[in-house]
Amino acid sequence: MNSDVKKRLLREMLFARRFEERCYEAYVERKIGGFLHLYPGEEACAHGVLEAANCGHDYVITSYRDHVHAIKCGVDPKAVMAELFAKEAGCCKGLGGSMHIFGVEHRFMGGYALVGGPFPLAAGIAKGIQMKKGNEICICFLGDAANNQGTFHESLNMAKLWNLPVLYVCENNLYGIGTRIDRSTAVVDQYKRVSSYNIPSNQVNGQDVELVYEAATQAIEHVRSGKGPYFLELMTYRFRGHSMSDSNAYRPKNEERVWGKRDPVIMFRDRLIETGEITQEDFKNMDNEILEEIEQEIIRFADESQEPSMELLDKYVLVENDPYVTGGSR
Ligand SMILES: Cc1ncc(C[n+]2csc(CCOP(=O)(O)OP(=O)(O)O)c2C)c(N)n1
Ligand SMILES: [Mg+2]
Repeated sequence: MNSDVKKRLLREMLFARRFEERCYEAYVERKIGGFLHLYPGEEACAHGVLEAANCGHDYVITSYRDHVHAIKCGVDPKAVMAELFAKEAGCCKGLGGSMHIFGVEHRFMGGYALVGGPFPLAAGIAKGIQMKKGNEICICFLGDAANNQGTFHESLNMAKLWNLPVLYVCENNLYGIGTRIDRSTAVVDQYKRVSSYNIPSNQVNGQDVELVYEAATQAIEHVRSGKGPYFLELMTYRFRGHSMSDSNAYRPKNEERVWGKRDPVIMFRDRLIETGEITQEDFKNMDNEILEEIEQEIIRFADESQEPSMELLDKYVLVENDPYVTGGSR
């Protein structure tokens, strides 16, 4: 990774951090409602993997903790914020909200609320790629707790059986809401579980964006070369509660302190300062520019956008077969 790429990546990660922190504030201000799951602490995962992918060409799918993945795939942050504000200028016309960010033109295939829901969808997307003989791959990000869903086992079995071009990325933040992984999961190392489907795997430090990038580059090469699925486990930690309604009272303070020192943005910043690639001053300037952009462009855009019109209420509801609508009888 050359110096310009590193600096851009640091900027993107810092932007993601500030974007999510501003979402937190907007929620407290009641500008955002419903569910809101934030990504601070996990930035190196999405950025390391997607930097190694071909965004816009490869398909990406993830859970409800989805804003940062969407933005890295190319979805306009203004359209993401407007979506969170339930405005018509949002990427789903304000009808989806935080858990359902989508950007089909960037091949960002969502944003899903159902834990484990994307596993089979990713396999299906990969099957489509295979049938069309494309060289895209599908990248499916999900949390550690999702691996206890039946869909994980069903999908990974089929993915290997059909040798599908899918990369499963497990963002292992050690918790599924308030349940620590060793209380819910017999095999704590997630990368070991996939050996029962004969899928190659790797486990890396998910707080170090360069390590994630390297591991993802190898994983993607494997998948793109036609060798079938791969499973990458990234060890990470979320710095906030599971969602805005989570008091975050269940994690040992010492654990939070230890992981707090592994802040992916700060670690990367310090490394680039150490190597002389940036100065403390550069970082501060970058931060100020980002804060300004978020406030003056992104928040302002979301604030000033229109509420969805009444006509949108049933526009995206499939009614063509409903006899009450088509005039037939039941
Ligand atoms: C099918 C289903 N069951 C339960 C839930 C409730 N639920 C929401 S998030 C979550 C935990 C998921 O944890 P993990 O997969 O580790 O992802 P993380 O939130 O840590 O990123 C649960 C059980 C749900 N959304 N969908
Ligand atoms: Mg988790």
